[in-house]
Amino acid sequence: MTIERSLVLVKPDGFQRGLTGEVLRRIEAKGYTLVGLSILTPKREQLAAHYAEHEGKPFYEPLVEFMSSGPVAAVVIEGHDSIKGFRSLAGATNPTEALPGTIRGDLGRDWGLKVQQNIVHGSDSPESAAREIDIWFPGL
Ligand code: IDP
Ligand code: MG
Repeated sequence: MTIERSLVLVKPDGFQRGLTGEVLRRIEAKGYTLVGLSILTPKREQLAAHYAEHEGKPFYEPLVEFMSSGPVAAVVIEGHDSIKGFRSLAGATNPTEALPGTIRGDLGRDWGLKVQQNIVHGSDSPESAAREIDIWFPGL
């Protein structure tokens, strides 16, 4: 068994809708452990680092704008294969395509905006997780 950590964000839409508890409930019910938790309104520079891979894409500016529009809950979760496991809990990026049973499929929808407001972020690889945890929880 290898203990793996993943960076989860409850995005401004999820936080504003009062879904932070529901997201944390699903993470805990699945069996992962919460090892970091913080509420903050992210600054542009922090989001530029977090979303560096998307710079230049059509949805990049709307994404940074949206993510800095209000508080988010930043969470570090822990457990064997938790990166893949949370991506599975979250569902597909497009909430219209995300399957029922997933966070995005049950709680999200497409609002027809330039950026998908899809409630949560989850790291997509061990490399991304290490990089992202360092951005949101330096020293953890
Ligand atoms: P992920 O969050 O499922 O890993 P990424 O491709 O990393 O998806 O994209 C980051 C975020 O940017 C998404 O969660 C979503 O909010 C937004 N996004 C990604 N692709 C699109 C798109 O094609 N149109 C609008 N928004 C998008
Ligand atoms: Mg991603």
